[in-house]
Amino acid sequence: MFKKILIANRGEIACRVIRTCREMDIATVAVYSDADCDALHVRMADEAYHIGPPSSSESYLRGEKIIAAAKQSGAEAIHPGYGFLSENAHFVRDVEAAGITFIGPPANVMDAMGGKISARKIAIEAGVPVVPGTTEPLKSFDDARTVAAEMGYPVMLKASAGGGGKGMRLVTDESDLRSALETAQSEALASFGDDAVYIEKAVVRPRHIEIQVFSDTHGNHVHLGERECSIQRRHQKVIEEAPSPIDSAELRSDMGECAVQIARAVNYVGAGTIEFLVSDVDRSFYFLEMNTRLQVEHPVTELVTGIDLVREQVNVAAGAPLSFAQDDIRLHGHAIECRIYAEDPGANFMPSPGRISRLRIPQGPGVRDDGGVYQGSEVSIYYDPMISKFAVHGRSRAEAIDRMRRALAEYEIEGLKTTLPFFRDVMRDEDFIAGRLDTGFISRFFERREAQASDATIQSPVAQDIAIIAAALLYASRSEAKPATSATRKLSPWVMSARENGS
Ligand code: MV4
Repeated sequence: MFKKILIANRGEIACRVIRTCREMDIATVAVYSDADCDALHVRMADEAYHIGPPSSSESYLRGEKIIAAAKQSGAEAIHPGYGFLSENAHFVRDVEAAGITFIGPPANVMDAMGGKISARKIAIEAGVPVVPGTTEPLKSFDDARTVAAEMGYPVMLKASAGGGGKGMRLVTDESDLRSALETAQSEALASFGDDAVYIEKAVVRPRHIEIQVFSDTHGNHVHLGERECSIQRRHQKVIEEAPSPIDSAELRSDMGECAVQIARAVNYVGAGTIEFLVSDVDRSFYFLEMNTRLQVEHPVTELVTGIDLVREQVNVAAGAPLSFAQDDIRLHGHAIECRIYAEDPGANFMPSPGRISRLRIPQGPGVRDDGGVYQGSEVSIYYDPMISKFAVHGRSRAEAIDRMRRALAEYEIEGLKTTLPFFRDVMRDEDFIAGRLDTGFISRFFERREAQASDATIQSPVAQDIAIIAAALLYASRSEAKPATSATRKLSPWVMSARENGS
């Protein structure tokens, strides 16, 4: 087993990996930019190496600096976390060439699954359903028009080199096809240096459900069930759960088998995720893409399987066989994760960087907080503004929702705007509670709330301001006014006495 591992990442995922290394008695090496001198991952690691200025392109994306730190520290392996260099096949080759183990799949597997057209071909060959469409780049507008006419609109144009929604265009009508194709191709060329674009039939209001797979170097391939990830905005997941509210053993085993077939077809190694679109109409599912890394939302799988995915990654990288077989995997209860971002949900989720002046993390039964910050630390403008991944576990989905509601009420973050109020509202939302989830959930959620607001007596933002001012004047005019909450909410004697003492 490795004695020392370098974590080529920052924030919560670096802290997450350090924790497992500590449990395995493996020493840890952090890397950090100028913006992260005081970051939590640097404080948690056994040693830390400075790798450059704040900008990612000059620090966390600089493979050669990270490899130099690994060599200097004597680390035998590098864990890439997610994002940054985690799916960069060049980096994997450089790491291996330096005699260091990359904790993840081999470079050729990354290459095979990195291109979406190539991944589609592999899935088809493995006998897995893919969304109807082409398996070659579109050669011309006429080519695109013929294929689109055959399968019918709406269609999706996608960049082969893209992923996570980048370089994607929905086309609902032939009259929009030419300009959509041109923009998709030039966007793909500008973003990825590759203008290959292909076409797929668009699945209407799909669910996004993914399967966690795990493989070792001995030819064992298993799946660990699914995660429901339909609640997204700007192609970023914000709430994930395991299992999916669909909770169908048949769908799980069908999708799981397909995912394992793909893993086997590419001789996969380590933790991977196979994404599917699922149609609620007939529960048909289609392979979308594969992510060749540990994902942000892996804790919900850990909570329902009891398996530490990072420990398993480290074991597999060290050459050990998987510590479990498919038949050993049992799913227990239900887990829900909310990604707490330093963003303003009232302003279209605009980033809200700043210092965390106060932090209270929920405790008690069934909660897990994977954070990367502490009270007094800074959320900078340079990186993803995620503060923490907050997850709960319950025996049933209903219990998990009750628990999440309770815990979110305990969560206090001051000094910047966060997505906490948004999650508190979602946990009381009728569609969420019913499990009616698809990729349009967030836009419908905000539409519903706007409709509710205009149903109420207060109609316009100006009227709202006037009402607030009027309420404040009335409150100030009452000499013995109590906080409004004491009249409307039942508070404990403990809270009441604190309120009366003026705290
Ligand atoms: C689709 C689709 C409908 N039909 N492909 C978005 C991210 C990328 N991974 C693929 N995406 C989609 N591909 C076909 N053929 C709808 C989406 C999609 C989506 C998927 C998952 C989660 C949120 C989404 C939001 C908009 C569109």
